[in-house]
Amino acid sequence: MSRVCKMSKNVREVFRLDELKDDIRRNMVALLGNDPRSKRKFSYYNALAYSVRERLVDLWMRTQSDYYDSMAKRVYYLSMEFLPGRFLMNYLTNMGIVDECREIVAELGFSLEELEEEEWDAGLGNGGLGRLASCYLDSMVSQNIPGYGYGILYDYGIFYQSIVNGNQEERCDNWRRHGCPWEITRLDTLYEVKFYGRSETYYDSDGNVRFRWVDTENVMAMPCDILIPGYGCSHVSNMRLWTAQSSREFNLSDFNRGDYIGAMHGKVMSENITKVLYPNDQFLQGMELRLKQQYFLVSATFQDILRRYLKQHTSLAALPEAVAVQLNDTHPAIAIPELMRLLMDVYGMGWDVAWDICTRTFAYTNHTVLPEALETWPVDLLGRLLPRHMQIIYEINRRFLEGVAATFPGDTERLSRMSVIQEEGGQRVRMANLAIVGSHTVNGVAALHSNILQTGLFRDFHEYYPRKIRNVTNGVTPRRWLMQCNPALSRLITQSIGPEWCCNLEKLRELVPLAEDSAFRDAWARAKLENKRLLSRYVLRKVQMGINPNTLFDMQFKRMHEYKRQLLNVMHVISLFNRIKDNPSADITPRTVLFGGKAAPGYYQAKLIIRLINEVARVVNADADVAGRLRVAFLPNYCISQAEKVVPAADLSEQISTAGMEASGTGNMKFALNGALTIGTLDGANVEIMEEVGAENIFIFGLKAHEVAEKRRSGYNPREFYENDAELRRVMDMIGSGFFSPDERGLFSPVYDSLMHHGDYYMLMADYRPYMEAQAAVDALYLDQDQWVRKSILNAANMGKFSSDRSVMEYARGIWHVEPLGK
Ligand code: CBF
Repeated sequence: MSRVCKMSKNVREVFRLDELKDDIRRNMVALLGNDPRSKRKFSYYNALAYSVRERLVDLWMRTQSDYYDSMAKRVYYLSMEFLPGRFLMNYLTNMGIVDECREIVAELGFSLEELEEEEWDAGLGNGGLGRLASCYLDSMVSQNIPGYGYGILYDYGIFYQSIVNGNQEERCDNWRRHGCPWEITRLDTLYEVKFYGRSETYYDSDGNVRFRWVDTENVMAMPCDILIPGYGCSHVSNMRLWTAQSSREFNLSDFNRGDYIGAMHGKVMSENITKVLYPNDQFLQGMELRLKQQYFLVSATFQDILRRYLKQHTSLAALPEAVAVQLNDTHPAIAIPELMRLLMDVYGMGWDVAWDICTRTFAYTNHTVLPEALETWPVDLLGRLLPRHMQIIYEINRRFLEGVAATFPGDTERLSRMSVIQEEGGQRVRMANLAIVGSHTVNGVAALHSNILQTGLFRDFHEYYPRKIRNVTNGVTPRRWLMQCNPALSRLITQSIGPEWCCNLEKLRELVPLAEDSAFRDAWARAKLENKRLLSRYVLRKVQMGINPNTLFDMQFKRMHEYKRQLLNVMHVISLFNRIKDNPSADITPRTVLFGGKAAPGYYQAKLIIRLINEVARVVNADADVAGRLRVAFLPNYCISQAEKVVPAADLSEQISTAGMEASGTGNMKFALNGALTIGTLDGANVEIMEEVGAENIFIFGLKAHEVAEKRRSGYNPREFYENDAELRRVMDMIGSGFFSPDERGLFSPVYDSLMHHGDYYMLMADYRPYMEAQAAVDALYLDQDQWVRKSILNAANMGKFSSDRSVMEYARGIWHVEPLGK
């Protein structure tokens, strides 16, 4: 599948490893102004980072020349979020110099791991969507697909989560406070981004009516590049992140009037655009600043795309042959009217030609079916901020609806459902409808999810454009999510089947026969235990709690959301607690249940569930009867670098969302790839994971998506389960009565009420008993370690499909129509 795996000798020569130590010392002095004799880890981390980065710049320039020389079609991945985490180990891994670097750093008196810990995560995203974007950049460049990520360089990334008295508290993530050695700021490049003003008509020299956008307030966009080395470094690309700078003209008039403070206020306000990432995962807050951020990204990016394109082309007519733009969800969908505006108002094209170019350039990925996540913007707001775009959107809609009306004459309800403008409850622009109409391809991110798009959420569109909506199942990069995060297992795999797996994950299938080999199983189990020991030390440092690596590590790490059902997991923990209390000598499989995840700051119920987890943990961990058999912890501030420690150590991966609600999931892939067994519902990519690993190697339970839908239609009564299941009743009563919050008895009433009195929208009550049964099967299997390890191997061995290399190739061939550049 993949074309790049072995590090070429030429590339290694560029790295000049024999000079690396001197370069680190040189950078300590020249760039950081530090004395190399000082043993400050942070300085050494920075000096190392600069020394590593400078080795890639030449390769990056060569890659850019390759792109130009071959006139290759380029992919632009537009995303409001990227979640790269830390860069150092990723660079070293993809450069293939981890071991050499470890030795060099040791000669300087450090371990590589301790320097790695000095790096602050780049948390420029909320969760799955942003991390997927980062995995895709890795896979694009590792497979020589010419492309770039375009996003925003937020000063404050996803908030830092602390747990204080069991509650989530948010602190700002000032991740660039000490500088970021990976950023290459392009001080000499500035693009003007316009806002507000009005759209004016005029006649051009041929007497045609034209539009121009005037009286605008302008902000400048400055790019900052972060290099993205492909595995083996045959190509090095970059993501280009924009920062807002005040416009010089904007300030001048105020300065000239002597209004210094007014001018500075304008400067500060305009620079605010890129200050902070919105911390909501799948919930539209509808703030003007967010729409500004979206347009800021889009406007700056398109100026850059067209600048690059026009270096080699004289006419924009061939844009779709040279440029593919992927919209990562609807967040950058304002790009569609923006390109129309540029083509018509700036480059003088007529509507039809411009529209044809536009719809052949864009593709849109949908990542959610949750109604609260589907973006709509009030027409008033959009029209005020981007008046010309609003006009264009109206015109797109008018023409589109004309077509729909011709195909479905008299079907006015369909017209109102499909309209880009929602009329009820005040006019709003439906960004998903705009993105579908303006793109040549729309994709969901797992087979089930895409099917739900075709038959549910976007059914009208699927009937109108039967070939537009398709599936590309997500994937994760095996470089970061196995090779880098799990050296113990990677080593074993490479010793057993050779190194090609990291560029061709299907190769892992060669592990299948080894699952029957007891020596291999022992080695596999040792690698897992080593990872569990490392994690135990981390947990001790992080939450001052000892956990036993010989217990079953049961993990649920993901954003906190009611549909992801961390609460169901807690209900299982409480049930286990009760069973042990009822029968302290019962033969119970010892478990350590670990949770992690951030809740959106305004998401009350999710934050209350965090509190509940912590209170249940307090009770369980303090109970002498339970000691040694059940332990619970919530690890604060889940982020990429924490995931890299958690994922390799998991025995059991909890993927228990209400069926039909998780678009895909990618955590499910990372855990299984690292040999965890999944307990999960038939939701998102779990369905395909089951198909790959085999139903006998995964614990599937609960309602299926169509059953959830059917129950919602026909009426669902959660109390029925409460009344018929004594164990469930006891759990619910404990939560509701304040057993876990003796000082504040009513604390968890909202949790109780959501299930008992407010309809249990996420159907936890219905899935409780099947979940308990699946967990019992987990317990039984874990006691048979030989069988457990066998299944663990078979899980990893069958995860080849879930490499982001495969996903990206599907996009490249089926959507972007680009081929990898030959080397
Ligand atoms: O497709 C990537 C991921 O995106 C989400 O995180 C999202 O933000 N919409 C979904 O919730 C995940 O299911 C999905 O894997």
